[in-house]
Amino acid sequence: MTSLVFAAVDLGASSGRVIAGVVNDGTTRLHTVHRFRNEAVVQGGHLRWAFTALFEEVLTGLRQLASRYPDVVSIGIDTWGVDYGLLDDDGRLLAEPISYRDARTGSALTQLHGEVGGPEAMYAVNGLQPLRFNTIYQLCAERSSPEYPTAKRAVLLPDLLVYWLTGELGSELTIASTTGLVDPRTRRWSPAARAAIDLPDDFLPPLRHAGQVVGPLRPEIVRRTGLPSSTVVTTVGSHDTASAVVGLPATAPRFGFVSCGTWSLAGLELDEPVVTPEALQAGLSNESGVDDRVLFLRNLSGLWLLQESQRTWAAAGTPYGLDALLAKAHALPSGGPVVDVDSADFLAPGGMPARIDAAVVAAGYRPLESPAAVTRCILDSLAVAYARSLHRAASLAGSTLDAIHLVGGGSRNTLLCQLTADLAGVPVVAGPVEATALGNVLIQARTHGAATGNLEDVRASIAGSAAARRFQPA
Ligand code: LFR
Repeated sequence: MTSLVFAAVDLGASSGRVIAGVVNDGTTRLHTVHRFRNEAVVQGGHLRWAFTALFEEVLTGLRQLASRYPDVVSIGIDTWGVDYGLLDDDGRLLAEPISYRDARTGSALTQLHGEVGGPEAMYAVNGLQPLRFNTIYQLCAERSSPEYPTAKRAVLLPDLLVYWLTGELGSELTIASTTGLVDPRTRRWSPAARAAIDLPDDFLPPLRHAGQVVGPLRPEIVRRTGLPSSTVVTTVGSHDTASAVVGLPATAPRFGFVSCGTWSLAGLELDEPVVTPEALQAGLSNESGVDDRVLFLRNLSGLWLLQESQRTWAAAGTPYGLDALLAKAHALPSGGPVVDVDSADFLAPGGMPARIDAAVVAAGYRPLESPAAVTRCILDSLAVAYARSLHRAASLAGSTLDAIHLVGGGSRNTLLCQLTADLAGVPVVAGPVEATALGNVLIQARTHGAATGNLEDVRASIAGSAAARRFQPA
């Protein structure tokens, strides 16, 4: 059988990549053709993404891909959640998108909850863990921005890239479900949520689903990338978390997942949402997965805590490599201090070790003595949070856990995997690192006839070929 080539564009908050997915007779191989850094930068008083420059990196990657693979069937795009660009009447981007780490939404959450009758009322509408950066709170704050009066639409970031590539506007459900503006039961834009922030009717583009052919590339994109004019853009789980959950090598029926990159998303895949006061209390979201699955998950901080700590040490002139840090952290005894990785204190960039130390001291422990101790504290804290969130989610969904799939960059971290297995008392299956890109490619492959079946069938194909490592609880 001939190979089919799909391009996965996967943008994360700290790096982006363009990956070729070569699908041949049920096996999928990934080749990274272009990788680039991403970082939010202060511009005009706000922390923003250099999104126009990121699009140029995407085009560079697609050009490199086209030079290596003459026939690219399709392109799929996924990014982090919640952020958006504002377009004017002519479809022009009004300003570089503001990052979810920007401080502008500080009071929007409290204000909006006051208006709608409290967090319970909001949760009953959108089933989403009330994080201050959810799009609904960002749009609430946006109402006083200089761009808002001329803005005609808010377009979520993967949908914006699809728009720039094809000229077609829409909003794929998995990314839309991170906004707080979707009803998790109907899986449509929620009229109640829109009314809560007085959003004009057509401010959000119509919803579309993963696995739809959006259309061909604009002629200018064909010219600039050298891709064939037959290449189309296909919707995938355009929220990176949704694609990562597609790309798990899961075979057990009752599995939990942790998708660990800059963030950690820890949860379960369900058929129906759990929108109860207890789920709100536990900080659990009902996001949309591919094929109308529900991702019942908690959004926890992830490698961000470690990345930011490393950045601080390097800026102070004493850089520490990850491997050396992890080896030293591993040698430290267990039972050390843990902090609440979810705390809003850790959201903004800069000076992370000092903030972690302050939280440790505030919790009544002795100050952390070394970068290795900070690292160990981060990993212990993440593992505690994973174990607690996954068991809580399982109990609220009336389920149990047979295995935990840990995917993304964090799955390389053997200490984190072992600590998670130990604390959860459940085996951890680690990898693939590129679960998101794999999930992205597999949904394109299924759309174009190179894979068949439901998500279980798709995952079975990965389970056969992926080199996953297993960690048994101690
Ligand atoms: C993970 C993720 C999370 C989302 C966070 C911010 O990359 O997409 O799911 O809550 O980034 O958008």
